Amino acid sequence: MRSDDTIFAIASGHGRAAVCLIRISGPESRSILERMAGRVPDPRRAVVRTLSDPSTGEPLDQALILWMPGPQSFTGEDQAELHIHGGLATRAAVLRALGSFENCRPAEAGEFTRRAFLNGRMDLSQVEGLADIIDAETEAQRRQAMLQLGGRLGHAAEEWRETILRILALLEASLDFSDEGDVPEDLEADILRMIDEVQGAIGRALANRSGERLREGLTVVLAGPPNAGKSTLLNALAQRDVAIVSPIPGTTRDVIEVHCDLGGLPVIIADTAGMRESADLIEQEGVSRALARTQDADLVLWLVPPEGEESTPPSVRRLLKVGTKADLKRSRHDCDLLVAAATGQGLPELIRRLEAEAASMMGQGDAVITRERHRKALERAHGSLVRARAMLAGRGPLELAAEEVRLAARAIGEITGRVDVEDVLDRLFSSFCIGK
Ligand SMILES: Nc1nc2c(ncn2[C@@H]2O[C@H](COP(=O)(O)OP(=O)(O)OP(=O)(O)O)[C@@H](O)[C@H]2O)c(=O)[nH]1
Ligand SMILES: [Mg+2]
Repeated sequence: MRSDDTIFAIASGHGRAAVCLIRISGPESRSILERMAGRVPDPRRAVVRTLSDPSTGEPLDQALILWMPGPQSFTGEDQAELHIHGGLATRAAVLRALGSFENCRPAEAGEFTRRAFLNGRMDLSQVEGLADIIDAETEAQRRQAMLQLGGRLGHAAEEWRETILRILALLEASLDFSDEGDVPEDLEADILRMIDEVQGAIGRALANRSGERLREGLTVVLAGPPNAGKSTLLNALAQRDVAIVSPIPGTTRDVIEVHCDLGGLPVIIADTAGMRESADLIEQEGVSRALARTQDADLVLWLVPPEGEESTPPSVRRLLKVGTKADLKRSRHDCDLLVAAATGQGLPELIRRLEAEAASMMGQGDAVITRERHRKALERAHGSLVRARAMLAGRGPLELAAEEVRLAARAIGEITGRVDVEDVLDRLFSSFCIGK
């Protein structure tokens, strides 16, 4: 696939609709507009035109069209938009007409955004923010994605990278200008202070996991002995009939997940097999899956029915003990909460508790890291800085310390997709005035 092709795609989803938006990007955008819609309108002014087939001249549709010349466009290239009627035959006819132009083809998935990145219109962290906006299911996720699209992570990463490159420039200057391979004393204090500063900032970003939790959703696992009422509670929380409920112990075997929006925060609630020793192979598998899920969970609700013997919960990160079937006469006293999923009793209180748990785990809204990819890159950068600092303080080889600092800059650069260390070094060096 050539990157100088002109590409087009429906941007507004599939199926019959009132209006369908077709995006066009690339060097042929202008001539496509001219040949299908006549004169090209003023930039960024919407006008209504009749679109015609370029080969036969047959009118295809009445459309609202826009002309957005590069580089002030989303992709940075010449772009056009056709807002056509959303009937299936209309869109098929317009797409067929677009495909008939030379060097013009349907876009691949993500190709518009890829071009925006390659043309420097957005960095990689913003590309991810854009993807998150499209995927956002809750209000808090939308807000976080907007911050990332606005460059919160990207700006932080660029700032850290600039500091690290400054450190690198100082180290390299020391290498060039000192005979003993030592850092001049006045510089050493500066360098160590700068390393401490940036290492501290990255360390604080790494310590906050709320961004990843918010993007992926908090996992709450319903676990407990068979017949405790786990599936009944799942159905009540989901407000639909998701899991089979029966008086036979051992009904649920698979892990059943539902996505909920609790006060704007995304929560994944998982129902699991009742935990007990069983001779049944399928049930054994269900129980081991249930155990595994409790180990990964952010929060386990351990459900205990009024009847039956005392059950011991597995050891997990965080657990709330919930007494079930509170509508029955003999209810429990040793639980954090009591519910009767069958009647709805205690559910508002449980939901409030879950909202509070979710808010305390991911509600701060000040996280810059939202994905594993960012975490991995920052961990590598942090590790390199720690090693560089130890070498400098212990009078280790300066070249090796410089190499670690260079690696740290590269790792941070991966977050925004800017890894051109040498370019920035050249720029920095030219503003230096050590020696001549
Ligand atoms: N009275 C009363 N009965 C309930 C309540 N919740 C569940 N039950 C009953 O308890 C039995 C077991 O409920 P389930 O939700 O299937 O229990 P479970 O924990 O999912 O059971 P397994 O999947 O077998 O582990 C069913 O007969 C339910 O109708 C409740 O709040 N009150
Ligand atoms: Mg069940």
